Amino acid sequence: MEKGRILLATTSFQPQRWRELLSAEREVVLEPDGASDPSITYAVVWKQRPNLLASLPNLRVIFSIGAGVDHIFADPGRPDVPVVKVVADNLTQYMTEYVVWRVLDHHRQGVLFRAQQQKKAWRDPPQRPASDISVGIMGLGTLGRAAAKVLLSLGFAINGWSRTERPMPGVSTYAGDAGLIPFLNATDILVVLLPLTPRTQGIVNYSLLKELRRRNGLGGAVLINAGRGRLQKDADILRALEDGTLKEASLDVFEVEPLPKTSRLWGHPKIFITPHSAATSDPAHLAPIMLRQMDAYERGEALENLVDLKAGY
Ligand code: NDP
Ligand code: OXD
Repeated sequence: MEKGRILLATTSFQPQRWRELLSAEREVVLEPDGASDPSITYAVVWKQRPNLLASLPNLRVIFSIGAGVDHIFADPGRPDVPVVKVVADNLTQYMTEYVVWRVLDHHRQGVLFRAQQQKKAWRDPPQRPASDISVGIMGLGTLGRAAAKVLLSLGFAINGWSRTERPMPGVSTYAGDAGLIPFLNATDILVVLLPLTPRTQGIVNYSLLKELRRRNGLGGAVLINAGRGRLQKDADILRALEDGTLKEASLDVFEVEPLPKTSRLWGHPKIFITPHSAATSDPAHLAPIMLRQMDAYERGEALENLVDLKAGY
């Protein structure tokens, strides 16, 4: 098979670095130049313009620039070709760092200490062991399992929830609709690492948060969302923080991104905000992986990290 050309398409960041790295081995066309070019075999995309991919008559494979592929499924003209997502050690490591950082900050009362420091207050609150706290990870996939492993080594009790049964040593696992409420009822700190699909959209809402456990030394339930913003209802999180359903939250993702300056989430003393930066795709690490995959595909080998087109992730 001939060495296929690449269309690089993104609406949300400057693609120059990606272009530089990918064009070391293949011809790369930047959209809009490549639109409807019959010589394009691969599309490397992040939030591409809707219907752009439908115009490529010989497209064989779509590569997502991130682990999430909801941006591809949101395209009404998505062609029926394989989609490859990012699975990479450094992305997984970044996400593990983010999750462990946020869990430890809530566990070690970062909100309280930052408020005390503002007031120059010298007060030593009681401490409790990590083993008293259970962290529930919604989405026990590549990222969820890696974070679970490190949290387990720190002594936290870990629950995991997935669509299908996903046993993991040391983790209490739950699956599907039937497993959701028991999972939440056993969880103090909820970490959301789900993909955004029609089944998960809006799942992190007030009634779900109500089901979390609150009988721990933390003094309340905590939400950490680094999956996708449209998994959650921003207004429900505010309501839950205001009536004590939630004690605190760390949010990396939001229903609308960038988070509008008018959002009440920005100024909330119990919310820790990062701008969708829990685990950033590094072109220097990921472009060679994509190029390797293209070479393998052209040798007739199977593609790795394929998205299940039916499940949408
Ligand atoms: P995976 O596909 O490896 O794992 C997804 C997990 O979610 C699986 O355990 C899957 O279940 C579970 N899941 C999917 N749908 C459902 C459902 N309806 N009910 C219950 N469980 C469900 O994905 P990754 O771990 O690689 O990534 C997860 C998400 O993290 C990405 O989709 C992306 O949105 C987000 N992300 C965010 C980043 C950031 O910077 N904020 C960076 C990178 C990723 P099963 O195991 O049964 O298939
Ligand atoms: C991803 C992301 O999906 O950065 O990789 O959000």
